[in-house]
Amino acid sequence: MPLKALIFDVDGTLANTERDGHLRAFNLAFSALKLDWAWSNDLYHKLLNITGGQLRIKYYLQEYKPEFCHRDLDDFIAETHALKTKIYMGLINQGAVPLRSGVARLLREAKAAGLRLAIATTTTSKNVDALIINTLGREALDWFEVIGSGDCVSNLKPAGDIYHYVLEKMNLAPQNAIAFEDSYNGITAATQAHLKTLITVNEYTKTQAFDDAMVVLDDLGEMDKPFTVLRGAATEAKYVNVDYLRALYAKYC
Ligand code: XBP
Ligand code: MG
Repeated sequence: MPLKALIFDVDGTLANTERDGHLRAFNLAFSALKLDWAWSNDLYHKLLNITGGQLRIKYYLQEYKPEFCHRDLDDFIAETHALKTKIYMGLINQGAVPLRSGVARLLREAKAAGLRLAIATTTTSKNVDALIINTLGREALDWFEVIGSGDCVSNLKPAGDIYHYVLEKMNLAPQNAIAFEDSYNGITAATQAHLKTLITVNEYTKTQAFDDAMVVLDDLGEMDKPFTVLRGAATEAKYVNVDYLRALYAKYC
């Protein structure tokens, strides 16, 4: 079975959006709504175990603000999250979050090599569009055959639904693709959909378990800034390119 497609997670994988994007946006939204909820980075590290911004707010209230009540809590959370998303998009449009090392290079190389590209994320499609447009230009939206986002499925990661959705839309067998993820929730979702996964960790996920990963790297690397293999086969390669992916695929898929 040949390698035909690369499927990318967004938050923490394409870009480190959590600290300088989502966390800032959550806190700016809470402050705009005169709520005394201020999430520290340490607290957010814990809250990131809950995927999906609305579910994350709901979990926070249950665990840390049980006294908070509202006549229509779900509605209130949805409105708060909509404001957070608006603020997040503003931050992204101001260039608050660049792509991670090697991402733009690999996307362009993969596209030029005829590999099909897709996205499978928990965040909203509006957030994905803002990031791609701001970092790669509007035309880059067309590089991705499918943008599977939190809006597309009811069960978010670690459920495999978003990866099943993307594979189905692409009419693709999981054996023909590699998933790129950053977190335990993410690799669990990809593995549920029978995909092999390459992990690039970040500050929030570097201590998580990635037993099912083909390889765990600190990032995708660049010629002048090689990656570090944190777990998996040692390699002469210094950065993830199509040749490296084909070799990895041949070994594991
Ligand atoms: C990470 C998530 C998202 C973001 C916040 O998504 O769990 O919920 O933290 O975005 P990914 P929203 O699958 O890309 O790693 O507030 O839009 O949910
Ligand atoms: Mg992620």
